[in-house]
Amino acid sequence: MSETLANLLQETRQFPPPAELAAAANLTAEAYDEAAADRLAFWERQARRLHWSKEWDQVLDWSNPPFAKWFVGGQLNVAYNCLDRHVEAGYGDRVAIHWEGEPGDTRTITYAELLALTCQAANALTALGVTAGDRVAIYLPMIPEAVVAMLACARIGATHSVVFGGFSTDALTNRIQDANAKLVITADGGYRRGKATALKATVDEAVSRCPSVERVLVVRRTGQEVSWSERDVWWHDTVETASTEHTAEAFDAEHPLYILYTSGTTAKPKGILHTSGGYLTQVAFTHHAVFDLKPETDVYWCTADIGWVTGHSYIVYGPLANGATQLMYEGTPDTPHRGRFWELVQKYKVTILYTAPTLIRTMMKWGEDIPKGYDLSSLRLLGSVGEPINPEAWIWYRENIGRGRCPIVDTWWQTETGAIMISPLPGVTATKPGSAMRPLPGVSAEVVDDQANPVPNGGGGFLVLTEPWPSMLRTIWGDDQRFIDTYWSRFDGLYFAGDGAKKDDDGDVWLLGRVDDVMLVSGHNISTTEVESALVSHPSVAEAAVVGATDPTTGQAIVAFTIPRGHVDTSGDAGTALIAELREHVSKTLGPIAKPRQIMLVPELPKTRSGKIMRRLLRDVAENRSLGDVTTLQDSSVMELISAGMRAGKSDED
Ligand code: 6R9
Repeated sequence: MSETLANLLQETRQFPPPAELAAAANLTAEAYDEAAADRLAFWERQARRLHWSKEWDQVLDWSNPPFAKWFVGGQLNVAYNCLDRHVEAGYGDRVAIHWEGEPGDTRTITYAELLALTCQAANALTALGVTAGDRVAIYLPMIPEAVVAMLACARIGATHSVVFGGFSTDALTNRIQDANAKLVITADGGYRRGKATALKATVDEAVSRCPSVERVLVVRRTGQEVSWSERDVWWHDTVETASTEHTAEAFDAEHPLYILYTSGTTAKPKGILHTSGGYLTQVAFTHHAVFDLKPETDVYWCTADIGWVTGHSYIVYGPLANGATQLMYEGTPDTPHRGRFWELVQKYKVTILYTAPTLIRTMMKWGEDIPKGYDLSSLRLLGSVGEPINPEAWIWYRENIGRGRCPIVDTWWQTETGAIMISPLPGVTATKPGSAMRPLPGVSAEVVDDQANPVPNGGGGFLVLTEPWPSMLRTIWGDDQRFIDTYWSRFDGLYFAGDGAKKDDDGDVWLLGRVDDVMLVSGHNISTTEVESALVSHPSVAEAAVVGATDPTTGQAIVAFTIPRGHVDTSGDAGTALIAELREHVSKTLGPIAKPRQIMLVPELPKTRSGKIMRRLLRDVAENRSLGDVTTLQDSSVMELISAGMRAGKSDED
C-alpha cells in the first residue's frame, strides 16, 4: 500500500493546562461527551447563548447537501446580539474597544458608545438608500469605524464585503463587481509603517469601473488631500450627524451576513458566503471555549486585520457577542520600533493574545531581547492561527511571550469554516507543540487516505470534515457549482479542506500544509511543514520555506529557503558551513529522504498579505522559471532579493 503522506516528525513534549486555569475554565472535558452524545442538541444549547427574536423550528436542515440550513425558522439581529443586549444588561460602561492608532493616538469606546455609533451608521446607511440584502464593500484601515461599518450593515441586514486595505485597485474592483456592491465605505487613508497611505484614490479608480456603486462614504482618518465627486459623502457629515436611536429588526437565521473573498493566488477569488444565526452561534461559542474568555476581567487582543476572516470572527463577531473588552491596533509590529506589540501588551495589560506563526517567527528573527524588555505578566493565554506553527516557534512563543506560564491554543480553521474547528481547550488539553490536537466539541473531522478511508493513528492523509457545522460557508457567492466542485467533490459526502494532516499515536491531529504543496521525493509524499519544522528546530534558524523542485533522479527534490536568527553570522565560510550543518540536521531529524538538495539563506520570504508563505513563487525560483503573478505579495522586492541570491549561487548542492 502506498502512503498518502509520510509521517516523519516526532515530537514528544507535552504541556498540561495550568491548574489554576483548569479549575475555573469555561469548558471542561464533559463538553466532548455532551457533544458526542447529541451533536445537534449541543449546538442548540450553544445557540441559546444568543438572543433570538423568534426561536427556530429545526436545528439543522441537511436534506439538500451540501447546502445546509441551521436554526431553520429562527430570527435574530446580529448587531443587537453584539451590542444592545449587553447595554440592556447593564454593561454599557464596559470598554468594548481600546483602540491605538499607529502614530500613538488612542480612543476608548464603551459598549454604549459603540451601540450609539452603530445606530448612527445604520441610520446613515439607510438614508443613503441601503436596504436589507444590498451589498456594501468596506475598504478601511484598522480603525473603529471598520467595526462600526460592519455592525451597521449587520443591523440593517445589508451584506458586507470587507476588502483588505492593502489590496490593489484590481483586487478591489473585482470584488466590488462580483458582489455588485451599491455602497463603498472607505477612508482618505490610514497609517502604516509610519506613513499615511492613501485609500480613497484607489477607491476612485476602482469605482470608475463599477457601475453598481451609487455612493462612497468616506471616513477622515489622515486628513490628506482627496479628490471629490458628487457620489462621495463624508462619514462626519452623515454618520456623525445621524440619530443615535435605531431599532434593530430581526432577520432570518439564514439571512446573508457577509461575503469574504479568499486570497486565491491564481484563480478568480471565491466569495465565501456566511449567514447569521449559525455563524454567530459558533463564533461566540468558540471564542468563549477556546480563549476561556472572562468578559469582566480579560483584555483580549487579536492582531489580525479586519480584512481577513480572523478579524471578522475574532475581532468583531465572536468577542462582541461575548461582551469582551479588546485592544485594536492600527499599525505594524515594527513601527515605531520592534517592541511595539509588547509595549501594547504591557500598556493595556492584555490577558489573551491571538496572533499568527508568521509574527512569532518574525519575533524569533528579531531576537528574545526585545520582548524581554517589557512586562508581559498580564498574559494568561496565547493563541495561534493561519499556518502550521512549527514546534520550535511554539516553544519560543511559550517561553519568551508566555514566560512558561500560559497555555497555547493552536487553532485550525478557514475562511470557509467561519470559526475555529480544531484546537486544544485551554483548561482541558495537555498540548503538544505544533499540534492543533482534537476537533472541538460539536465538530467532526477525520484524516483520510485517497480512498476516503480514515488513516490509522500514526498515518497521514487529507483533512476532511465529516458533518455539517453551524458556521460553515453556505456557498460561493453566485456560483453554487464551484462550491460543490471545490469542496464536496473530491470525497463523496465529505468537506475537503485542501490541507494535509496526520494523526499521531494518540490520535491527535497535526496539520501539514496545503496538499498542493506536498512534495513527491523518490516515491515518498513529504509535507513542506515537517521539513520546515526540522529546519526551525535548529538554533540558528528563525523561519524556513520548503518547496519541491523538479529533479532528474528523485522526481522532485527539496529546496529550502531559510531565514537565520538575528545574531547568526552568515557571511562567507560561516554561511557555507551553516548550510552544510542544516542539511545534516534535517537528515538526522527526519531521515535522509528529507535531506534538502539545496538550502538558501535569505533575508525575507514571500508572503501573502495575511502572512502565509507563497511557495508557488519559491517553486518558480527553485526551477529557474520567470516569476508568475506577484501582485498579492506583501513586499514585491523580496522576490528580487531571493532570485538574485539564487543566481549568485549562494547555496550548497551535492
Ligand atoms: C483562519 C485562516 C485557511 C488555511 C487553512 C490552513 C491554514 C490556518 C492553521 C492552518 C495549520 C493552523 N491554517 N490555521 N494550518 N494550523 N492552526 O487562516 O483562514 O485565511 O482562509 O486560511 O490556513 O492551510 O486551510 P484562511
